[in-house]
Amino acid sequence: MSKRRDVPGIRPYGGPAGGWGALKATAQAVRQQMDRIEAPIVLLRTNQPTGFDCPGCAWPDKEHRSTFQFCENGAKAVTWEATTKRVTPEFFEKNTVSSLLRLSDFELEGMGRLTHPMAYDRATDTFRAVSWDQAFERIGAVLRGLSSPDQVEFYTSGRASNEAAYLFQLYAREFGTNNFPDCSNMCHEPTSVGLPRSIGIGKGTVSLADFEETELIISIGHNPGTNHPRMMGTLHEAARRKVPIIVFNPLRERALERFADPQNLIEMATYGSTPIASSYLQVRAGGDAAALKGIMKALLDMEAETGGVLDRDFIAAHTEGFDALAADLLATQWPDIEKESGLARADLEGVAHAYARSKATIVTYGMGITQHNTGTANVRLIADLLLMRGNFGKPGAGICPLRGHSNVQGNRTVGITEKPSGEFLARIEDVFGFSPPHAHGHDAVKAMQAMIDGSAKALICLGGNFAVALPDPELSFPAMGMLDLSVHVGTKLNRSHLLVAKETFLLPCLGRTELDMQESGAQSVTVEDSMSMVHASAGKLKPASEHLRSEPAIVAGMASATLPDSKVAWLDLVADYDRIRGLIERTVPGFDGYNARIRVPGGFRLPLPPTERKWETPSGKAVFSVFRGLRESYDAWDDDVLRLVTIRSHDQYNTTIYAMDDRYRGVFGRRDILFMNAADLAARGLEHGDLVDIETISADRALRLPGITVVEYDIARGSAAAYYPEANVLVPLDYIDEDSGTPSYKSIPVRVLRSRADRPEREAA
Ligand SMILES: Nc1nc2c(c(=O)[nH]1)N[C@H]1C(S)=C(S)[C@@H](COP(=O)(O)OP(=O)(O)OC[C@H]3O[C@@H](n4cnc5c(=O)[nH]c(N)nc54)[C@H](O)[C@@H]3O)O[C@H]1N2
Ligand SMILES: Nc1nc2c(c(=O)[nH]1)N[C@H]1C(S)=C(S)[C@@H](COP(=O)(O)OP(=O)(O)OC[C@H]3O[C@@H](n4cnc5c(=O)[nH]c(N)nc54)[C@H](O)[C@@H]3O)O[C@H]1N2
Ligand SMILES: [Mo]
Repeated sequence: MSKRRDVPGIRPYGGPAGGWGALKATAQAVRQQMDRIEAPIVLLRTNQPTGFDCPGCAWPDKEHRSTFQFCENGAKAVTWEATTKRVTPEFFEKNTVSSLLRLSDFELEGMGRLTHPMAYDRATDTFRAVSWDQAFERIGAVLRGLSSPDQVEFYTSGRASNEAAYLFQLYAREFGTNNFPDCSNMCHEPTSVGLPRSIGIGKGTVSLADFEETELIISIGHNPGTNHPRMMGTLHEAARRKVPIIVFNPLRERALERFADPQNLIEMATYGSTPIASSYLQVRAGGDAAALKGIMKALLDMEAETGGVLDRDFIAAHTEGFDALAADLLATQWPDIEKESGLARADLEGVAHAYARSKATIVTYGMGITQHNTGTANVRLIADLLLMRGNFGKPGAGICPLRGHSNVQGNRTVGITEKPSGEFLARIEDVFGFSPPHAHGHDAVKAMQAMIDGSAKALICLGGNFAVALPDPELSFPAMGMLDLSVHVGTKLNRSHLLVAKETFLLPCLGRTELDMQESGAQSVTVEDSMSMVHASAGKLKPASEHLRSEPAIVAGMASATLPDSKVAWLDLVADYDRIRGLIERTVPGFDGYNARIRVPGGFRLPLPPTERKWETPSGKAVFSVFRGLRESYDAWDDDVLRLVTIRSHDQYNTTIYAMDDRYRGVFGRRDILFMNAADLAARGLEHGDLVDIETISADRALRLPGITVVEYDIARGSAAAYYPEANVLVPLDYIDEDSGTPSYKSIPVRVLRSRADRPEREAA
């Protein structure tokens, strides 16, 4: 490392995560986006009982505590929304869509908040202001003119409130389709599909209180220092209580190594920090199935030698399928486990010993587990590991998927799903008096495939950046342009908005931070966090423009213009969101007393049967899985092939790029890089700082990302990492986990070649 050459923008970061750097970055975000006087007041209201839910992530709030609970990246999310910059009709008049498409995603969103409803005008290649009524009328007319409701895709990004999402699914179902692509299809769908098969519900089972009682935390494939920063407070507390924290991650992520809690005065005053991981196992990307099987195999060996390792009573009373799992583990060989996981047998046995000692274990996981073509199998292996020692339904134990968007879990709960249950549809029919469609609809990848083959004609997006978030822009960007209609409900301009269809509407909405006034007065919305807590969120800021409407109002406006004979009193519902919640209560289980219970600070928890050792599976038992083999479906891995993972930088929120730095990984002012292991560089005759082209190994088409600078990094051998969304050009659209349909964004087989552009420079040097 010491003799490596200087590369512009690459400077190893020596400090802990958090600390003064985080406070400085928070101040900077405020300075760049907001009026300084208002900022501290806004930030203080984030995740407070009377304030709004932080749009940053889905980690729960500490109920009833008055600690100042915003974090650096929460502050970026809030200030990004509360910016004073505006994208007005005058701006659109001066900038054609073709010229805007030449800007980067960072520049596009950086323009500020959308202020007026806009319609695309092909003659001038610009967006023109329209009235809300004109927009709704036209959208309704186009949809009514289609030959089948299934020609429309209704996309949801997980920031939408329960109220907006519920109205959205009602609109689409009364219109007649279950086409609900949503961001969850690219994210935690393996959790939604895998966990019901294992434990009867597709949600995490732990609460914050469990973290206070746990004896061991196993953290697999997530980067909380960046993506769930408020979780760092919880991990920091656990580490200081000497709870072992075992991390599985191919990259060394600073926050999982060392963290200084900005809320801890002594640590801040002394420039101290706390080690987080007690062991850091650099599993190969895609090697988690092998690692989990290794740990479980070691447990079986220990049980055979000494006994007392498995929770036999629990397994007998509460589960089925254990023998088949055990047989598969016995048949799995250590040399294969070591090769696929990239970890030594002794290390995995060490984890098994720590696990066998712990009376209460939590496993946390994120995209490093789900975004693989074994995603659903990976999730189920985690459940298996926990079931072996009865780590469900007791204090301090359980499974903890780190959800993505702040209300993605709530969206699912209130009906955003392409595979609705018969019971839910029956209740909709009962309460509203129309027959919703039963045939399953499209998920995100299928929706895009229908757009590509021309069978989908319209796309209505409740937030998000659909085309940029999905894989394979070479196929998906042109498909946006083939639609008859695209509609985007959003706060800020992004590329999906500009990939215009025959007709395109931009409908600007209020954000979480803003005051939502309707006929009956100021409204609250509700959201569900990663731990199934439902609570209210009320914005207080003056809206970015007087023309904005709330998401529920926009959905209701489209619905009443599309469905003239609707059975739903759309506008009446919007006058008072209690009425929407009343309907949710009548159609979705678990919401009894909804309106009363969200008025209690902290809200309420939805039922989680596994926490009472109740299993809503067909057999009434928790079910062990068998995942045959150890590796992902792409079978031509050889020494020359690297497994590319796509990751988020510290300065981004999904497709939203706040700034160009990734401080903890030592990257400043750029994103055009590939992290590689030193030995993998040497094996290819490459050096830190060389320019390369990345190529996906794909049967049908050449997928390439040229002109990328390689950075030597502490990453598992055979694995490489690049930033999302830029690296999406390398992900084939149909390279998915077959069980869940989730793209394998973290498992792309690639070759790395010296870039043509680099040769002259090197020859000259
Ligand atoms: N600030 C901020 N917060 C966010 C987001 C954001 O973009 N910015 N996004 C939100 C959303 S929608 C989501 S889904 C979450 C995402 O939160 P995370 O799940 O943390 O997402 P990623 O950045 O994709 O990275 C996952 C981690 O997995 C590791 N990893 C990659 N491949 C593997 C593997 O094969 N095995 C293992 N064990 N590890 C692997 C990577 O090194 C990285 O540390 O965060 C949410 N919160
Ligand atoms: N290669 C690769 N691709 C990935 C991933 C990966 O790890 N690697 N991760 C995947 C994951 S986990 C996810 S969740 C998806 C994310 O996919 P999306 O959810 O579609 O994308 P976002 O970038 O979160 O959406 C940003 C846009 O949302 C709009 N917006 C922001 N706030 C609001 C609001 O309050 N209301 C409304 N209506 N709109 C708002 C703004 O216009 C903004 O431009 O991407 C997926 N794509
Ligand atoms: Mo996500």
